[in-house]
Amino acid sequence: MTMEGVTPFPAELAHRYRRFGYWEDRPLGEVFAETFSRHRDRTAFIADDERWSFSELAEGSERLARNLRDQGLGPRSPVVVQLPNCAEFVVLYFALQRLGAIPLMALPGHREHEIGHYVEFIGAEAYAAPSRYGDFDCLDLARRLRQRNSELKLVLVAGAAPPEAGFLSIRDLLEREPHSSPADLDRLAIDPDDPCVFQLSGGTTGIPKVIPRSHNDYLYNSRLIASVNDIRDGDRLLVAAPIGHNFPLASPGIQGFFLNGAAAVLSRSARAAAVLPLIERERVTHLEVVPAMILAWLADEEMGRHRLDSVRVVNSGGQKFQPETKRRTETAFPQAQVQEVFGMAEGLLMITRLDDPPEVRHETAGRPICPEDEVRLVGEDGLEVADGEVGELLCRGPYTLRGYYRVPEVNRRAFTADGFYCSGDLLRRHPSGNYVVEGRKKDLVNRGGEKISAEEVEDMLLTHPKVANVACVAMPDPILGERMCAFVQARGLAAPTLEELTGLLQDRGLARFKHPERLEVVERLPLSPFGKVQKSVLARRAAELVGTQAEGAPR
Ligand code: AMP
Ligand code: DBH
Repeated sequence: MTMEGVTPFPAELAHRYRRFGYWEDRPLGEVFAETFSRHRDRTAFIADDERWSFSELAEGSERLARNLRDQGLGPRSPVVVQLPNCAEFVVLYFALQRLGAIPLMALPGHREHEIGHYVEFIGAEAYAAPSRYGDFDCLDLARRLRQRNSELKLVLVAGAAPPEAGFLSIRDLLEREPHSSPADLDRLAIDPDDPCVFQLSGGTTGIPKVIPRSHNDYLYNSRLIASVNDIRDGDRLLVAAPIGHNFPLASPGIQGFFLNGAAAVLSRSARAAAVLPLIERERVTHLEVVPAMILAWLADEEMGRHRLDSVRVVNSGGQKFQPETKRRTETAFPQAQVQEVFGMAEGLLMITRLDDPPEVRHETAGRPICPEDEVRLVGEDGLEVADGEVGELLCRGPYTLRGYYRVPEVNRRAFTADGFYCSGDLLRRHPSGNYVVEGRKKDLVNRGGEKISAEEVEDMLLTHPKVANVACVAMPDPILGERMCAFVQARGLAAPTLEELTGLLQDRGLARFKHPERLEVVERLPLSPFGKVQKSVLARRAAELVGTQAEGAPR
């Protein structure tokens, strides 16, 4: 039975994907348990100077799963996971897979506004977090969430847990002798068409959207992209972006590397001073980066101080990566090729191929990984544009979602009648057959690969007593690609300051990366004849404003 709130694939397409062997009809946890035992003695991952072999990962995740079974988790149990790049993330993720539980991949930067919403929206039974992120106390938040949400029984802590009912340390659970047996786990009925994970969409609406990815589609996603990523025995992937995100988790990410018996090297920080020594020490072969990360490294004096010739592949995704920067990256990593990934938590993956001619590899965002990925570029009229023209990317295929979780009214707009996902991205087909990203239709600010829904921030700012109206738009930034600028029409005479506005966002518990970084107070916002705020006018004005400043990141 399809889970409530999940849009199933239509029977004839599901049949097709099975017939082609794309869908294996096995739960992810079972496939990985088998994979781990096949590669027993190899290193699975390195985190905070700890080394875990595949057999340690197999035993740890199995024992953790049995202990979590004792605590009442099982198939379809929703769990909000907000862990940093640490060993607990990896072992917990595979333990939850063994149980058929469904982790929702929250980011370390999320705060009460986001976490509170996710816990309530999916009816989370557990929340996994470290005790704190900087000055943000996750355990305090967990206490408040437990008062508001009766389903939230468990708080799984990376680090020491407070001696309170319901709070458990993940490390303690790795040591504890469980009551549930391995056979109890084997008996769990896990439907491979169920979601194995809830990913998050960058989203364009105020509500952060939840993406159900099934065992069948998510395993295929990782296997297939790994097959074009040149993963060899002994290879090592550096994970410096937030590990729960679709890119480092599954595209190919740790899933794709583990499936090939290759290892991951986790870094809690993405800064050059942390990452470059790690690449050198662990002889990392693959990187997965957003352009902002590489740009910061290239500008860092650490860059010249390390041997980086172990790196063969630099996967860049999340945001457009300029050809010139790709060339600079290939100079800085003398043995590496930049391989761009155009990906989305919703599914579809495009990637340049390592044997594409260099100019194609540098100038395009690649092409889909599966022959059954159906891609259409359409104009405003919904009809396909002529070859070579720019159109909105619509897509459908064996690992692309058919609907966001529990939002039927959003789904009616985000999907066509025949089930294509309307991405809002504007692409053009390159003569090589690859695609070039030309822009986007959706109202998002892409801050170094982190997507910010303008509407979510505007809705909050509108509650400020000094704000009559507000429009948030992207302003270009040399490092992050974009930052957010808020254009505000003041209510009354006293205009708000940027600090007052970000103070409100902080109080409302909005993640800090979503705070606008520049404020422009205007007499009135430009309106279209229809009365809609003309964001394109504001975006041009924001670009002019930063253009008149000295080069460098505005702050
Ligand atoms: P999300 O829905 O949050 O997973 O974000 C996916 C979006 O990120 C895509 O729809 C694109 O807008 C953007 N994106 C991802 N990779 C690239 C890339 N290589 N170049 C340009 N934009 C990208
Ligand atoms: O931006 C993304 O969401 C993204 C980028 C590259 C992604 O989900 C992916 C690769 O898998």
